[in-house]
Amino acid sequence: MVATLYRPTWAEIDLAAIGYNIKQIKKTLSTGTEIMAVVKANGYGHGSVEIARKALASGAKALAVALLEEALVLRRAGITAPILVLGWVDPKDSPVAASHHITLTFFQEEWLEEVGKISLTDDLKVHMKWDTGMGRIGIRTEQDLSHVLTALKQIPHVKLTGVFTHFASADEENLTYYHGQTERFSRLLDIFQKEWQGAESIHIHTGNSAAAIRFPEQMQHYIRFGIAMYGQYPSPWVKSQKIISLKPAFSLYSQLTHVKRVSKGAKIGYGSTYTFNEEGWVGTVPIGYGDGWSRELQDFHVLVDGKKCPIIGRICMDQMMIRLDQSYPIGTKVTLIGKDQQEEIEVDDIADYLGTIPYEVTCMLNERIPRKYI
Ligand code: PMH
Repeated sequence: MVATLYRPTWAEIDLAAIGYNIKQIKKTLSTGTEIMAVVKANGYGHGSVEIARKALASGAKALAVALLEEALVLRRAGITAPILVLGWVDPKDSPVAASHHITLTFFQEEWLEEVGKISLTDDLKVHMKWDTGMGRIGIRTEQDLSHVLTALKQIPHVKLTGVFTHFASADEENLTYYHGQTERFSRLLDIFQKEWQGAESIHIHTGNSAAAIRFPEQMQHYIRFGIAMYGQYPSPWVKSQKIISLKPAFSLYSQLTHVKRVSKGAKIGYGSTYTFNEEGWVGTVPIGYGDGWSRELQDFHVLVDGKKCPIIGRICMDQMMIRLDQSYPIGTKVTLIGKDQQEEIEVDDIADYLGTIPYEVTCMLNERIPRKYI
């Protein structure tokens, strides 16, 4: 993260909102269901260390990331809570995970065999992933599960502490596929409970934000709480159901660095794609596609003085131009995500405009934009 702030463009991360969103879900969960805060991809762009600390202080009991690198960032920051790496990690790197008490995900017999050949000074904790319909990673059949369990019994320094699956469409109105996945999970769980001694002490987790919001009573030992912790809804459908109230944690601001009056016929930006039909005011804002502020946001808008101002011309690498209704002083605040007086631009508005999901919006705004924590 950028420590010193010279540029007048920054994201503001509201840590109180993270705490609020955790409390909102926590009160719907059964006792015995804990929260694993998903802080992969630098905490969905919010900053993994700061979010992890706040989540743990707000009652989360564990953390999940996608990569071993991401887990090590948390350990180096002094975070001692359990961390699960959700993605595939090369077996040769298992000693790094074991020595840092980082739990790995596994789902392949050959992976176990490779780890079995390595002498580890510390036991390696693992969670077993079952693919019940996501089609990404995981054990798919009862037969494969039995084989893997047999292999696992041969490797004493690999300690199974959890089993989990991931839903592909828990955020959709139609839940047929979701129910199919929960049924497949139950079938695999039956086999597991028959074949694995000590199955009752293994942590089971299935739900992401959408499943946890909609079926809190079905969640087992953990939920893997991602997007809703950041105050975004998993889908427009889940949002429309008003099951839970969430506070967005991410805002994005900049300042006008140049303001000018232009005459009728003036052209703006690369390719001169925008022409003034009458006299008007142009503001320059120091953010561009080099920051992850996509060129596709041309013709979208930002807020200045509580008013919507269209983005005009092509977005450059580090700057863009907006149309102003009047002159404003250099340094006037520009709101790209967040509230300004009566107006608001939500992460969802940008996601809709770009034809994507809120997850991608906060992830795409890169480390060139400093994060300020409030
Ligand atoms: N568990 C796993 C395995 C995940 O991949 C994710 C999100 C979560 C939990 C959290 O989901 P939520 O943010 O909906 O609560 N993973 C991704 C992904 O790979 N692409 O988009 C979201």
